[in-house]
Amino acid sequence: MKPKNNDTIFASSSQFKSAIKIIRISGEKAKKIPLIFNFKKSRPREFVLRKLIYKKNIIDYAPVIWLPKSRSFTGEDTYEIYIHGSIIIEKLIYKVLLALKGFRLAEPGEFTKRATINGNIDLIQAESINDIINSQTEKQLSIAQSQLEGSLSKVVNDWRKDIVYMSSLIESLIDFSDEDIPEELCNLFFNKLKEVRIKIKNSIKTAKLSSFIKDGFAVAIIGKPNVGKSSLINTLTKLNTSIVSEIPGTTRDIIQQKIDLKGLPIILYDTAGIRKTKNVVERKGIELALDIMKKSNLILNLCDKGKFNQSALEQNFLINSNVKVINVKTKADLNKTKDKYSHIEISSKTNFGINMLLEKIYSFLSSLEPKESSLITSERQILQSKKALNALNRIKNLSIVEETELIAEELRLASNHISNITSIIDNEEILDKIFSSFCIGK
Ligand SMILES: Nc1nc2c(ncn2[C@@H]2O[C@H](COP(=O)(O)OP(=O)(O)OP(=O)(O)O)[C@@H](O)[C@H]2O)c(=O)[nH]1
Ligand SMILES: [Mg+2]
Repeated sequence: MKPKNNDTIFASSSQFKSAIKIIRISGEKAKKIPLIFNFKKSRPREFVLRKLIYKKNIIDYAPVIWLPKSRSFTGEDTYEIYIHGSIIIEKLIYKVLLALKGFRLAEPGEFTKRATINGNIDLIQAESINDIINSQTEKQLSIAQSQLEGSLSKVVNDWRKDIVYMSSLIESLIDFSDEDIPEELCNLFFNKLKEVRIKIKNSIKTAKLSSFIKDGFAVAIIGKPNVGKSSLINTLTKLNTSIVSEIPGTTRDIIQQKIDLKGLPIILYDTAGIRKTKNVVERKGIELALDIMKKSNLILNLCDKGKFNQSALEQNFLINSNVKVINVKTKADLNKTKDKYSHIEISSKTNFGINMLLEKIYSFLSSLEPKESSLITSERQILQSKKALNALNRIKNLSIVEETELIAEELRLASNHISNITSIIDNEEILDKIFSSFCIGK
């Protein structure tokens, strides 16, 4: 049976044994909690210790707090019970509530969904709550927190205001006959159009970088067989992630491992050594290596002895000039020869140069980090922004004199897509998709 939206929902802050668990109950019937568990009502937002009793049995001594709908997160009457974090206490409370009509367990993200539907937060803020919980680095956290505070909502609302202003300019044209349309009004309109298009375009561009902050910057370790690629990934991750052997051509699959470098999430890729080979499996591995390189933000190009093969690298990988390459001379404990192409010398055996290499990696990747934190981050936000931008781009080719109606329609479309970024969409399916990735109890 489909869960009803007017049910009173409840969930606990964690599914495990813990010091404290918070059971949140939200909905029309939440105000009955004191009656159900036989304790004295408290004043709104007052944190008070109560004895929870059901059919003369004590369930727990626990602080409770009453949050009437005008002052709760969900915008509904809410009780929070701070029980001792025992699974059995939680079970007892659930058993009592589940036996009552109109109460049910909350679905993932359902409290936040209700807060959004009731207008306490917008969709961007709802998504940012999930991002805060899933943050693994300080930068991810700071972007999510700034979204929760409303920084991105403000940026998006400003786009919408600009479009409303453009619509009003277009409407004012109706009062003029075709010949009399003042030039300055047209200029005003097209200047504003350009300004908004640039703003949205830039936001979409930085959104790509924000995805690296969310998912990790890609760093590929490449080089000929046996130069020490797998040894380096093991040293950098401090794990035995990849098999090391003196046999050339050991690594075939891409081995990936995430590290946190001073708050920057990085995905390291160990790859198959690149050489001409008749071995089909090895050749597949080399193809994978070339693929990963093209998608990387940074390539560590390893060489143990001999010269760096600059031209091969350029042919294969520098097609994309956004990819930075650091030439790394390996096995510095064995080879003392200097190479004018090498940017750094390291030894995975003695750890010589490893910290310096990490510094170089950090200094490059942190320079890619977007400085502002009011960034578009989710796929949904990017999609709506792109659709709005497309509508605005189409206006460029329209005639302000003869195609006023069409322009007005494109402006309406753009404005709708922008509204969709922040405000509630009357589409249960989309809402469910957004909130289903949340934890239960959030
Ligand atoms: N002395 C010394 N030996 C190293 C160092 N790094 C790697 N080796 C040795 O070099 C050999 C090859 O190392 P790997 O890390 O497997 O090299 P690879 O580049 O991953 O090789 P493939 O997977 O075959 O392409 C092994 O015998 C390692 O012990 C180093 O810094 N110093
Ligand atoms: Mg290897």
